Amino acid sequence: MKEKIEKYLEEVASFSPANMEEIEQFRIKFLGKKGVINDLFAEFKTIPPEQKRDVGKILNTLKQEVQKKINELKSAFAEAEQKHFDKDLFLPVDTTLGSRHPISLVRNEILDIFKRLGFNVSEGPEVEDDWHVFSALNFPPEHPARDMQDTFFVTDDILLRTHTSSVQVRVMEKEKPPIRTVSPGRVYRNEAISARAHCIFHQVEGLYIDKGVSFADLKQTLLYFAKEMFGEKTDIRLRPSYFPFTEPSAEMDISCKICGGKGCNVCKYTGWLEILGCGMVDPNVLELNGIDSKTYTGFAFGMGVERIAMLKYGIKDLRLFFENNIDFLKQFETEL
Ligand code: 2U9
Repeated sequence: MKEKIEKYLEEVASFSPANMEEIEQFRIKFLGKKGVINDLFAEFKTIPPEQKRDVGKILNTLKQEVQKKINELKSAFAEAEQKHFDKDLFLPVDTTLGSRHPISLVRNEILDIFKRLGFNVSEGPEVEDDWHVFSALNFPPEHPARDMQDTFFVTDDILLRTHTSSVQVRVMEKEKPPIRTVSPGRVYRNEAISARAHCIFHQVEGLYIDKGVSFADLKQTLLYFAKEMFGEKTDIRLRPSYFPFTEPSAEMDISCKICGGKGCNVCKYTGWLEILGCGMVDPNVLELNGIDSKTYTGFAFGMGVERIAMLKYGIKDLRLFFENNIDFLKQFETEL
């Protein structure tokens, strides 16, 4: 019996479990009701009295060694598990921080410039009705923008806004002049997607209505904007244009940033880059929106954020703004 117990002692000493489950099986094998230790104690009762002293001693040693081994293994496993837990929770995670999208960066920069001039920021719904997008802005009933080919319609009266001027119609419903507001947001046009056009893009439109607002105010405001946005040396020029909601209307160019106005392939050798449309708010628009056009005048402007971002960062394909290509977006990581 002594040899049998010595073999068990060796087994206990070399036991090396892979997990808690194996420790539990080991415990049951040795200390369970029908386990090795109980069997040995039963057998112990049957051995001759002269062997009892020696065998009893070694049997007690085995029982103690088994218990000691189980205790040691259990605390070693518990400690390892705790370490693993600590590691998961507290080690720095290998994740790269995100960055602002270039469209957000440019939109924020545009808004900040107008905020410094006393404009507030107004936002409104992307799904709009005919009144806020077309009728209140003096679009004639047969205007091509009202056509299915140019605008996404939900019903005859409900559509995806084609410009954020609709937000400013909502501002005029709620507020009396003076009104000084810029409206950023996503707009939708039924266009084929290419490097230069997309069916979704972003605009910032501006509106200033008060007594005595003149074309000179418009020009000075936009000159300030151009210099803040593109640098102190930037010049502007205004070319006559037509929009249903402004009269007179103009398109504004800035002197080409690339060639300094000398002419290059970016400005198509004109020295100028078109960046926005503008004009004096048509008196019909003021009247349609409950503002007395004999007392008040106003100017308005609108620009595409993608176009400004393309000029600012030298981006040649508009689709890059919508593709979530990490390598493209990473380039703006250092900007705030
Ligand atoms: C009200 C009255 C008039 C906003 C204006 C433009 C001229 C314009 C385009 C530039 C490029 C849109 O993104 S784009 O396609 N915008 O040319 N927008 S004046 O005029 C308004 C706005 C609100 C009540």
